[in-house]
Amino acid sequence: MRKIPVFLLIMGCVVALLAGCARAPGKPELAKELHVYNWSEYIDPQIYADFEEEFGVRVVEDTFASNEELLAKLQAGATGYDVIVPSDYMVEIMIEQGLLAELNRDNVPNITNIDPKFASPPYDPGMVHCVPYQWGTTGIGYNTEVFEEPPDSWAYLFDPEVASEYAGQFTMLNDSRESMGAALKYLGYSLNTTDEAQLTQARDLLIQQKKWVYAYDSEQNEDLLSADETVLAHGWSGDFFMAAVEDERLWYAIPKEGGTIWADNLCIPKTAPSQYTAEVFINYLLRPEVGAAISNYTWYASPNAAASEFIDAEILEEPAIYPPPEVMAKLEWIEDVGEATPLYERMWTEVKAAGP
Ligand code: N2P
Repeated sequence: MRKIPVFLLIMGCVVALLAGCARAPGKPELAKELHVYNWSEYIDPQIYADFEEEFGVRVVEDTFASNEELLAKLQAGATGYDVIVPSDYMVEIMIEQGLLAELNRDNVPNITNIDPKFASPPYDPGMVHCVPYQWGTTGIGYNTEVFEEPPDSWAYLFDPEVASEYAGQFTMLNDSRESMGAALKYLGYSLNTTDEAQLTQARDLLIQQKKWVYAYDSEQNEDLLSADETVLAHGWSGDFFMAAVEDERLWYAIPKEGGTIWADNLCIPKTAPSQYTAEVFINYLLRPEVGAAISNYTWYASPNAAASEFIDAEILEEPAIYPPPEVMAKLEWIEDVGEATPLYERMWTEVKAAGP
C-alpha cells in the first residue's frame, strides 16, 4: 500500500474540519443556485435578493402561466427545478403522479407559522409535501372610470346583451379550469362538475363569447386594463390590486354568483437538484416579516398567521382580499376531477380552436 504523506493527511483533516464548522452539524451543504418555477409577478424580487445575500445562494426564477403548463413541463422531464408553486387541485394531481418530494420538517421549523385553518388542506393533509404560499379568489378586474358600480356578476362576461356591449374590451384567463369554471358558475353549475352535458353547455357558452373576447391571457390582463385596451378582465384578485398601486383606476370584484377560491403552494419536485436548499428557502419565506413582505407586494392573502401583524392594514381590511363569511360561503375550490380531466381539456381545446 502506498503511504500518504503525513502533512497531506493533516491538511486534509484541517480542510474537512473547517468545512464542517461552516455549516450546522449533520446538515448537507447549500447549493450555489436555487431554481424556482413560479407564477409571474408573484414575489417581491427584493426577497430573492435578501435570500441571496444572507445564504449565498443565487435564486434563478422561471415563470409559468397555468397549472397545466407547470404539470406539462414536469411531465416532459424538466428536472432542474427546486421549488414549484402549484395550486391546490394540481398538488393533488402531482402527489398522485409521484412528482413531489415529502418535506423534511427538521429543515422547515417555521412551518408552525401557518394558520391552523390552512395547515391540513384536503389536497395535502398535514402539509406532508407542500406549504401554502398565498391564497386568493378569481373574479373580475375592471376600470372604475368605466364602471361606477362594480361589475360583480359573470353576466358582464357571458350574458350576450351585456357582454356584447363590451365586445373586444375584455380578456378571459388562458386557463382551462378557470375559464370553464367561470362559464359553469354563470350557468349555475359547480365548477367541478363531471356531467358531460353541463360541460358541453359551458363550452358552447365560451365559444359564443369568443367573438367579444380581446384575448385569453393570464399574465398581462391587468396591463391591458391599465393601457385602456380593455375595461374588464377575468382574473386573479391580487393581480389587479397590485396594478392599482400604479394605476388607481383599477379595481376588482368577486361575482355575486361566486367564483373560485384557491391556494398556491410551495412544493419540491422529487427531481429537485437540492431538496435541502429548497427547504431552507421555504423556511425563509415562512418567517413572519418575509411572509408579510410577500403579501405587501402581491396583494394576495397570506396563510402565514405570524405574518399578519406586519401586513399592511389596507390589505388586511380589504373585503375583496379577505372576504367576509357570506362571500366565502359562495366560493368554490377547484378540485381534481380525476377521469373528467381530459374532458375539461378537450372542451377547452375546442374553445381555443373555434372560429371567433
Ligand atoms: C400571480 C398569479 C396568481 C396565481 N400573478 C393564481 N393561482
